[in-house]
Amino acid sequence: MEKILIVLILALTLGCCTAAPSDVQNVTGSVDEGGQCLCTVILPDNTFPMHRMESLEITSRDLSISVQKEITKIRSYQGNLESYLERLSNLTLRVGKVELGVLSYTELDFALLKLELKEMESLAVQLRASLSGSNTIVETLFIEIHNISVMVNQLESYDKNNVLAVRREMATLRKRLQDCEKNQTISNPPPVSYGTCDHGGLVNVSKPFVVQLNWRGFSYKYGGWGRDSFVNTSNKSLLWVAALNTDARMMQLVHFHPAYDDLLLYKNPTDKTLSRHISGSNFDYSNCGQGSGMTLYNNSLYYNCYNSRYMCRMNLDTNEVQRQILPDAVYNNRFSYAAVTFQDMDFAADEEGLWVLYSTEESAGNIIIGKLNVITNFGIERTWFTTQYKPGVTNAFMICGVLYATRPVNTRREEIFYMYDTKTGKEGKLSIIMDKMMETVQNIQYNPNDHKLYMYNDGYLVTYDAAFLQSSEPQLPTEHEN
Ligand SMILES: *[C@@H]1O[C@H](CO)[C@@H](O)[C@H](O)[C@H]1NC(C)=O
Ligand SMILES: *[C@@H]1O[C@H](CO)[C@@H](O)[C@H](O)[C@H]1NC(C)=O
Ligand SMILES: *[C@@H]1O[C@H](CO)[C@@H](O)[C@H](O)[C@H]1NC(C)=O
Ligand SMILES: *[C@@H]1O[C@H](CO)[C@@H](O)[C@H](O)[C@H]1NC(C)=O
Ligand SMILES: *[C@@H]1O[C@H](CO)[C@@H](O)[C@H](O)[C@H]1NC(C)=O
Ligand SMILES: *[C@@H]1O[C@H](CO)[C@@H](O)[C@H](O)[C@H]1NC(C)=O
Ligand SMILES: *[C@@H]1O[C@H](CO)[C@@H](O)[C@H](O)[C@H]1NC(C)=O
Ligand SMILES: CC(=O)N[C@H]1CO[C@H](CO)[C@@H](O)[C@@H]1O
Repeated sequence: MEKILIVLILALTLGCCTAAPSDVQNVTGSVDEGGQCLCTVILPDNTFPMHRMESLEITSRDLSISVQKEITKIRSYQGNLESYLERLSNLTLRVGKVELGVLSYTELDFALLKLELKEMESLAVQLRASLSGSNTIVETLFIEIHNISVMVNQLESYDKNNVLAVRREMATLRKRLQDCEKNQTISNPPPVSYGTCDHGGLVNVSKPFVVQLNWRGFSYKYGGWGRDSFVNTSNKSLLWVAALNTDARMMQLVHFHPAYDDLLLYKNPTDKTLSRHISGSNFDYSNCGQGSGMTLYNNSLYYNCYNSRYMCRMNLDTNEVQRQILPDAVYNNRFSYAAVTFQDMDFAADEEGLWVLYSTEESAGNIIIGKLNVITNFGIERTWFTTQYKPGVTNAFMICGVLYATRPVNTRREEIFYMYDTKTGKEGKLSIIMDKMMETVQNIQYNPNDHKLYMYNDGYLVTYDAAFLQSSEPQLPTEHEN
């Protein structure tokens, strides 16, 4: 053991103290008192950059920690990402269903949706920032979230007017209305059957319902209006308005609307002109009407031909005008109604057919009820003579073969005061008050198809609902005193 050590020392001593080998870079040696050779070897420090290694080692350790950190982060993000992707596809599915109409808007809670999306959007922004935007999955997710946000906003914008809330409100209202209707049908009498006469006659009329001013305006105070009064008419919705010229005599224009809503909005009108242009300033007025006594029956307009004793019938489909004389009838404002000029002939339709109310010199101006045979030539089939002076009433109409006549009470009220039953030949007095909007009543039409009275009131179109006696027993008129 000792020998080996000595040899080693010797060898070393020899090397450094005698001759320095050329390949040895620089050796400084010295021999101490014990004869021992001491060498100091200085190695150049650029062979291995230890400090760099150390710093690298530190960096590497840091790096490893940070990588570990990143990996953990990414793992957690990945977890989040998966759950959010799932939620996202869930949302996409729901939104898609709404778009397809499978789900209703009510099943899609917009507030909740928007909250979820907001949360996801902010998470996606965080993700993107931390991954320097280089991750394609995150990029796609971000775009998808943005897309779905846009979609939800679009969907919600459809509900700007609170359609959902309004619909819910409407459903509630409809329910209440149905309940109400159910209650009504229980407490109210059974509905009347229009067009028939199984009632005991007129007992009352409702308050007036002002529909509108006639289409020609306020100064056209004369005329008439209504619907087709034929029970089996092919066109129950058609409305006619005939405003006479301002001379309060000539009917030159008739106005039609296909339905009530159109009339209200002055929409879809059609006009028929009854005068014919001949040449230059020459017109033929013979097919025009006279007075406010016209009516529409079975698609034909019946009226007093202008300036004559004739009755006119114009077929609305063909515009053909037929003429028929009304024997002995007075005309040209001889016996018109009170306060209304030129209504010598008043046409009235009811459940039983078409009638004309007129007078003759022989009747001394009293009302004659004439039944017209519309199937043949619309000549007079039969007549009934009343004791009621025609200029003593303001207007008249027929219901189930009974004539009813009105007179003014004052400027705001009219009274149905007289009746004549053509079945019994009996006449009588009654008193049904009709409130009126304007002073003068130019025309009253009864329509059996809706049990309404159509009044032309100084240019205004007004309706009343007629109320009938429940019993099927005919109304017994009280004896008429004159
Ligand atoms: C997806 O939607 C269904 C039905 O609405 C629901 O049961 C499920 O929990 C949803 N999943 C997620 C992850 O939101
Ligand atoms: C986002 O919407 C655009 C246009 O609507 C579409 O082209 C794109 O594919 C959508 N992207 C995703 C990820 O759904
Ligand atoms: C219907 O009638 C019943 C009994 O009279 C009443 O309790 C209920 O409130 C009524 N409903 C409506 C909607 O009028
Ligand atoms: C007739 O109807 C009017 C209006 O609805 C009403 O005020 C009046 O009380 C009724 N008259 C009778 C006797 O029923
Ligand atoms: C209306 O039609 C019914 C059934 O077709 C018929 O019985 C009735 O007589 C008709 N009424 C009139 C006034 O033509
Ligand atoms: C009623 O008459 C109007 C106007 O001529 C027409 O537009 C509509 O189609 C008719 N309706 C029926 C059911 O004949
Ligand atoms: C109603 O008019 C139709 C068609 O023009 C006609 O065939 C029918 O005989 C008329 N009926 C009456 C009661 O006027
Ligand atoms: C060969 C060689 O490099 N020799 C050097 C050893 O060190 C001494 C002192 O630092 C120098 O003077 C020599 O030149």
